Amino acid sequence: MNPLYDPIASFGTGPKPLKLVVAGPVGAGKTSFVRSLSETEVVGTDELATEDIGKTFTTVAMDFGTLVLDGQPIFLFGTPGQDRFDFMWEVLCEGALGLVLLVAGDKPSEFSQARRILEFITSRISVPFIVGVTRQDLPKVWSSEDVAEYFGLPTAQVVSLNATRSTSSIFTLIHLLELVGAYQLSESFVSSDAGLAEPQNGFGQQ
Ligand SMILES: Nc1nc2c(ncn2[C@@H]2O[C@H](COP(=O)(O)OP(=O)(O)OP(=O)(O)O)[C@@H](O)[C@H]2O)c(=O)[nH]1
Ligand SMILES: [Mg+2]
Repeated sequence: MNPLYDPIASFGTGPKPLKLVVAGPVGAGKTSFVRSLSETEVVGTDELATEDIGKTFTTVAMDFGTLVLDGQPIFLFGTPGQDRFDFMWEVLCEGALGLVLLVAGDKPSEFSQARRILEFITSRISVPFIVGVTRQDLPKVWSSEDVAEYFGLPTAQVVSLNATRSTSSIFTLIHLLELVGAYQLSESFVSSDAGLAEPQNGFGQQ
């Protein structure tokens, strides 16, 4: 990464950035979500997994990306999925305006772990959240309605997405912001091409 890059300074004296956090079990799509949305180079901490977690790389500290949505800067923090880094869940959620809890829709065996993560965070920090059900592009995936029933949440609090696609991720983000009352789609946003500048990393574009 460019050592001179400073995403905080790059926002200058404009509106105060909103802090949002993405949590969820290993492989739920947290890093993918941040990468698909960020307009700046993502600060990532993915390393070779030292134990069998079903994939080669895993986040060991955090992901950090930024975007500007309809004039509003957003700082996006992804958490590690593994329990042994649970101290980071609390650290990263400090001061967050909202939380996206991602669950892989084709891995119902991990829903209970997602519930534990949610309880871990919400029992320590009061933060509004939505649940995002990823991997909707794959077969045999749970619907957002079924996941809402599993978590005992209103259907409006659960959305389906493909975390590797920027257009899918941005609507999840907007859903969270609308839910927490921090954002209303402006007419300029609606009439523009999803209102989002293309991510500069070339990742996750439709
Ligand atoms: N098809 C599909 N693949 C996805 C989706 N979300 C994530 N993936 C893939 O799933 C794998 C794991 O995604 P990551 O974003 O690394 O998952 P993570 O939640 O950050 O995982 P940890 O950091 O280990 O906790 C990657 O190969 C992604 O490309 C999705 O919605 N659809
Ligand atoms: Mg990750």
